[in-house]
Amino acid sequence: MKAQFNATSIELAAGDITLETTDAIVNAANEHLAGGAGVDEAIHRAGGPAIMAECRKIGGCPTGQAVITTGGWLAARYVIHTVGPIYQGGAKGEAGLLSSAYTNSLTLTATKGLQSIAFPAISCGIYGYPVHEAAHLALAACIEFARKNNGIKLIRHVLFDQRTFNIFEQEFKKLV
Ligand code: AR6
Repeated sequence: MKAQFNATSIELAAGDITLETTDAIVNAANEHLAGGAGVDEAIHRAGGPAIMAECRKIGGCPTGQAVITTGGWLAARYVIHTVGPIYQGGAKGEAGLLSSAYTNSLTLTATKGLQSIAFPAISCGIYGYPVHEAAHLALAACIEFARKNNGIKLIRHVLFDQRTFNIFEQEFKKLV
């Protein structure tokens, strides 16, 4: 499924984000940029040690912010590491932090002059964010960014499992 917002196409895809050929892919990292499980582990494994070397130099990333490193061996030239919130019931500012993780990743993409970016479902795994709510926030943040900014041609949400893909599709249909 895809939809156009000004100069930006926003689309959903199923699969493994490490195979994406967008200019940048986004990592769902932790504040220490220390690596972990889930998509973080998959990206470091596929991209090789140059990514962790840059993460160590950067040192960390607060929740809701984003930093950029090389893509190493990946087809994508860059990895944008963002940190989504750990879901703690919804009253700890999680929604604002999740939206910021998307918006700050997109701002970094545009600032670098990159034209395409792929996101995983940030916070929807180990960090436990309810997927319907996270999908709504993710897509709404990307649509708002696309309506206000012209630099990015493609924003792709790459969903790893069928359930997450289906929920993103339901939420996308409500927003388009
Ligand atoms: N491609 C696309 N999506 C993937 C892939 C992949 N190869 N692998 C997993 N996913 P998670 P979080 C999906 O847990 O919830 C790490 O340890 C996965 O199915 O990777 O933000 C970090 O270091 C889920 O839908 O990230 C942090 O400590 C989504 O990616 C913590 O986990 C996000 O799941 C971050 O937790």
